[in-house]
Amino acid sequence: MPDKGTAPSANIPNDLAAYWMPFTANRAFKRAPRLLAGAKGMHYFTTDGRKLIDAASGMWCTNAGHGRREIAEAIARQAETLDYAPPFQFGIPQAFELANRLADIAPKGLDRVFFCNSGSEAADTALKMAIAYHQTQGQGTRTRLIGRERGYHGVGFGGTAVGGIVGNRRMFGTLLSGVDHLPHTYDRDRQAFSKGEPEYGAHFADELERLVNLHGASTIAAVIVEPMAGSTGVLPAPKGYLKRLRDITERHGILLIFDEVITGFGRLGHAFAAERYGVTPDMITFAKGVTNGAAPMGGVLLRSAIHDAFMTGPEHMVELAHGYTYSAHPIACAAALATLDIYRDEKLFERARTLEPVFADAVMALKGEPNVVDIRTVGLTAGIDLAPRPDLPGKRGFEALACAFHDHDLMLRVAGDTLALTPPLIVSEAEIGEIVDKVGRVIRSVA
Ligand code: PXG
Repeated sequence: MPDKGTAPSANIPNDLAAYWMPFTANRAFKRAPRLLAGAKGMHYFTTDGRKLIDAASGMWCTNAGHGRREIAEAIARQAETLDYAPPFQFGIPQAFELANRLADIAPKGLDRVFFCNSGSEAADTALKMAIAYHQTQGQGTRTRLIGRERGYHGVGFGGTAVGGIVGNRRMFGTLLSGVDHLPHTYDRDRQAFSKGEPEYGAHFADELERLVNLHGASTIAAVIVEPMAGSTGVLPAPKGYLKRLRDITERHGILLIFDEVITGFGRLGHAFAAERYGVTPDMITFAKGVTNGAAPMGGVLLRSAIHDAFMTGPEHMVELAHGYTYSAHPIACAAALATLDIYRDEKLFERARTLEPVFADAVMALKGEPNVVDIRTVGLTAGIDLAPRPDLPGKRGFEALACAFHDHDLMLRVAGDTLALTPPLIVSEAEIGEIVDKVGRVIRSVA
């Protein structure tokens, strides 16, 4: 592993104007860029040769740590052997193998897989499937989609519409019609400084009954929620909440979709969070950790009964008019297969489970640092809420991100004024200590 001073070299651009960066404060970035040149294990290397500890798994992606040789070799081999194959009307063995491998680790009953390239595409795919499924059942009136306040399901029109982060919605017009939202599950007064699932809040699921009464069950196709809301700043599901959602959806013939783009692949100590909660949804969306971030891939796991409902009509006909040029891309399949081998061989999901209490205790020790108004932990993830600067929401969080990078050799994620810690599952106890120590210094720096 390269150390300080021996980091990979990179050509540093002298003009940053052309690239419009996604979900980035472009002007602030271009005044003080945060440029990355390499990564290995728990670390990133900057273009100026510094070594950063990664407390964010990149962006919730690299659960097995960076620069995994097995994945890189699988990608290289695949690119040389079969660079691209059309996924419509043709197939590659790796796609079938990967679908089987994913079905094997998914909750029992979710044994069909549809591939796409991102979490956003996975959300839109699942929502379209839900509406189409009801149509196959002669229930074409079931078109309404229910999301949740503070939810994030990517940036497609469907995902944006069911999403509940106001800043992501307000510039994009009316989005989809026929969408409604459950309330979010956070109540600081009753939940502050909870480790794991808060005791309070299962009843927030009952709001679904209210929406059913308001709209009529026969108009509702699906409910989509993240088992732990990540992007909004780490909100673990209250105890019993997901079970209640399952009961209500089942009772009313509504499909339940878990968006596991973040919670899949070990983040909460299991292959999927559904397993942690003993609740089996009708569909699970996944992305990110499926390839350890090394190639773009997303997908939907679903019950065979939903899949089978489409397998009617003349056999020469396409059953579902949906898919992407890069669905089950050979390089992504190769990366995913190598990634699943690592997760299995290194028992990384179990490792996350074992480390969870150590991580929770370490992060909770930040209670009492300046402006810390709540800390939430679940699996190998934590959210730390900082009080906003007066009249400048998000400013303290942004300063923390920049100061962590420039002054403390630390990469973290922020959502508004919430710091999110979500390290690779290979993190050691000593590295957890190092991360928490650095986060403490960052918090004091932005006090
Ligand atoms: N669903 C969930 C639950 C996600 O977290 C997406 C869908 C969209 O995935 P794609 O691959 O289309 O980006 C996500 C993405 C953050 C952060 O800082 C989180 C995400 C993306 C960017 C930043 O928390 N999650």
